[in-house]
Amino acid sequence: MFGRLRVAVVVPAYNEERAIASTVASVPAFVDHLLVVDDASSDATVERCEAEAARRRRRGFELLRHPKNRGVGAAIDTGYRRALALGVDAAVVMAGDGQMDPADLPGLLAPLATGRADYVKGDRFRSPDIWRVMPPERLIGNVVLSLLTKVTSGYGHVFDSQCGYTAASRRALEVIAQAGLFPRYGYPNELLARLNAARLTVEDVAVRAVYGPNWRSGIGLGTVVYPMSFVLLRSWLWRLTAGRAPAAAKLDPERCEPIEPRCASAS
Ligand SMILES: Nc1nc2c(ncn2[C@@H]2O[C@H](COP(=O)(O)OP(=O)(O)O)[C@@H](O)[C@H]2O)c(=O)[nH]1
Ligand SMILES: [Mg+2]
Repeated sequence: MFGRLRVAVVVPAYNEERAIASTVASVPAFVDHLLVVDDASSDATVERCEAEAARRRRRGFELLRHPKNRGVGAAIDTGYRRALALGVDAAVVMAGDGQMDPADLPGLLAPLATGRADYVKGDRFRSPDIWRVMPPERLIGNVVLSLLTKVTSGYGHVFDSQCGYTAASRRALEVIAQAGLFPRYGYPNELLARLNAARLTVEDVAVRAVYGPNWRSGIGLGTVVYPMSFVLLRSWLWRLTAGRAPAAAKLDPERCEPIEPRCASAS
């Protein structure tokens, strides 16, 4: 529990055998549910994850598995649906590659705990050493995508759109569960546009950028040109044409079936 919030941490993981055990180990004890979503990894991600959770007797641990690779957005979606089914008040996303500092978790949850925000995301650009820590090509890409996402999402005060370190309230989770978001890179950009249409409050908080020596990413110029540009355009047009919903949508139970651990094949 974080104050009065029952918290889940969702960990999307695809071929993260090098970092998944340390990621699992780093999740603070106050987290009630640790939901690792394996996105059909072909390496030892699953075995290492299970071994570490068993070794630590990690409370609330569940491993959800996609039989086929579906993308980081779909993996987060699977975790969110399970979190909703478990009745949590908040769900945090922490990537399985160790790029998120657990020390930042309380800062992400605090605006949810006070009811000040419905969705909180990390902003690595608030840290003064970002220009030294983040590789230059990532810096340029993140700045460009963040500026574009200000326009497409309508949240002018939000930056660092590609930062995956986020905390969603139950209200936000209910909106996201019904949105049918793009399943791969581009997911967080589309998500912001949908939250805005549902009139939810989004807040940025400072988080540390972590780029270890073995850092790598599935994002490259190819993914930015397509599908990112397509998703940005789609989410922008959607927001403009769908208009602003009167209030946050109610949860449609049909679309939020509980997912059984180890056989998650949410379609
Ligand atoms: N590359 C990639 N990552 C995935 C996929 N599914 C889940 N993930 C996880 O999503 C997280 C973020 O991916 P990453 O490529 O590091 O993105 P970046 O940190 O934004 O550059 C990692 O923990 C991955 O293991 C997938 O299909 N492809
Ligand atoms: Mg990463």
